[in-house]
Amino acid sequence: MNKEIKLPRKGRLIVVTDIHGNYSDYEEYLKLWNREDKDSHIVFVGDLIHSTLGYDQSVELIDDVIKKTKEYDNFHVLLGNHEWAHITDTDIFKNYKNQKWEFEKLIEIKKGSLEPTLSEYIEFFKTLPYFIKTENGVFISHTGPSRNVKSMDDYEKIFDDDYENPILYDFLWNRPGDYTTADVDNFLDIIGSNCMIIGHNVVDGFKKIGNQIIITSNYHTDNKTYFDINLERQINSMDKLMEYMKFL
Ligand SMILES: [Mn+2]
Repeated sequence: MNKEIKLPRKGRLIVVTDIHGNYSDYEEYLKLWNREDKDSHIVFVGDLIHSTLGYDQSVELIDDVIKKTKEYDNFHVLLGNHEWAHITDTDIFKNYKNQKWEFEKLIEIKKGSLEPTLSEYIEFFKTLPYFIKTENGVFISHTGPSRNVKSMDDYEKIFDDDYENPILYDFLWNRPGDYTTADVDNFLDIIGSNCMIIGHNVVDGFKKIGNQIIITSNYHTDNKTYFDINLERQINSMDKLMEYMKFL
C-alpha cells in the first residue's frame, strides 16, 4: 500500500484540512478543483468524519469520498486520528461524547444496520495514505512531526501497516508543544522538504510554527483557510509558500 503520495513538478494542489462531517464545506472546496485535469490535485488532510455540530453528514461524506477515490487519481484523502480511531477500535471523545459510538449510531440510522458498512469503511480507512510530498518542496500530513524521527529509516518504518507504531501516532495526534520549531526543521532536513502544512488543530485561519503552518478549513473559524499551490514553482521558504494561501 502506498502511504506516501509523491507529486511531481506539474499542475497544482489544493490543500484542505479537517472537514469533520460538514458536507457543504466539502462541496465548496470541491468547486475549486478542476477534476478533469489530471495534474490538478486536491487533498483532504484527514478527519473527514465526526462532527461536533448537531447535523453530522459523515456517512454521506465518506460514501462520496470512496466514490471519488475510485474515480479520480487526482483526488486524495489522508488518514486522520478520527479515522484511525475506527481502525484501532479506540474511543475518541469530544464534549464528553464518544465520537466512535456516535459514528456507529449514525451508520445504523442511515444504512439500517451497522454491518457491513462499518467494516467497509474501516477497510477503506486502511487504504488511506499518511503523507503527501511534493517535488517542489512541501510536506503535508494530518499533524506532526514526531520528534522521534531521527533518520530516514525511522520515517520509513511508519509504512509497515502497524497502526500502533508510536511514531505514526505522533503524526496523527501531536499538538504544538509536543514538538518545537527545531523538531520541524530536523524532520524536514531528514526527508528533504522545505515547508510543512498540517491541520488537526483549531486555529483562527492559520498559525505558523517555524517552517510549519497549521491551517483550519472548517466551521471552527470565520477565516476558512486552504492552499492552492502551483506545483511547478520551487518552494524554498515559508514566504514563498504563503503566496499560495487562500481563504474560502
Ligand atoms: Mn485530528
